[in-house]
Amino acid sequence: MTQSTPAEPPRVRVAFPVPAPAPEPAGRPEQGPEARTLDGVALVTIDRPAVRNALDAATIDQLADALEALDADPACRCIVLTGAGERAFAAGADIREMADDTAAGLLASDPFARWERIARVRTPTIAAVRGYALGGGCELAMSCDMIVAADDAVFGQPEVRLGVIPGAGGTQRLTRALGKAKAMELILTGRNLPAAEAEAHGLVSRLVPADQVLAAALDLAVQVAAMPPLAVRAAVEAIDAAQELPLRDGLALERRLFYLLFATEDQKEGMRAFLEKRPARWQGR
Ligand code: CO8
Repeated sequence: MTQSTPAEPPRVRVAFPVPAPAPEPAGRPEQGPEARTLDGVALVTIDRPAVRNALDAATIDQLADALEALDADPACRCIVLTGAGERAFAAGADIREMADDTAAGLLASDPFARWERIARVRTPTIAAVRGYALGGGCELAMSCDMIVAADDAVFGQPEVRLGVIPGAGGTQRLTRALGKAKAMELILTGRNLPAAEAEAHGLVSRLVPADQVLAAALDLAVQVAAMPPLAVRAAVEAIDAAQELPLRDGLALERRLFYLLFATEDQKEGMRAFLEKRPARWQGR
């Protein structure tokens, strides 16, 4: 008789919709727990805390699958990405898995291709970073649209200490975020960047006490999810283009997107609602 091996636990957990936090005891009127969710917000958690959420190939595959599925769901308006446990967002690529790779093997299998699937997600993404975001973990956080950092967060690209360089965007995204001088110093020495310094250099959107990082990221996600989704996606596209295009081309793209939004019902509704002094009701079309 053959015995089936137990299925491995998933490396990535998805909650959509996200249950709302319990109301304050003296707060809002009581509702059934099933009634309250954070509208349009998904929470994706990398769940390998024993290895500081190290990103092996299976984890990245599962992450890309989860993010693509949420991206295809029009009900999902904003995604928060975090790491399980209190020690790390993600401590980088899985060094155990990577140690015996060969150049020929990497060229043939192109493992970074799966990382590109994550960067292509168009739904706004927010990294909620607690603890270490190193190497591929820092690159993953930077490929999100925003980073909310705990005051115990530590960012860094320590790959040089392993005899390599960042390979999933670190040399490009860190340089664009911090400028050449700081990126050179960090990548050439592998020095970690504490949260306060990361905020001072513009890497993170918000810096909050460690135990509030997830709540703060979800709060930010609720605010984004409440905005008209076509305008939000257009804004993300235009801001991302600022990282890649010469100013003239970026301005031209912005102008075309601006004009295009006048083809949406949400533009009509948004401006009419302002003039009628009432809240807008977004349709996403
Ligand atoms: N890969 C594999 N295992 C890891 C990793 C990692 N990146 N990080 C931590 N672990 C494991 C440790 O081996 C240890 O396992 P065990 O309990 O079996 O010994 C466990 O996690 C706990 O680690 P520590 O005891 O070291 O925990 P600490 O809290 O003391 O320290 C640190 C946490 C500072 C994060 C430390 O573990 C560390 O320095 N980790 C390595 C960080 C690093 O160098 N990251 C860069 C990796 S290279 C990279 O990311 C290239 C990106 C390109 C993508 C490649 C795609 C194929």
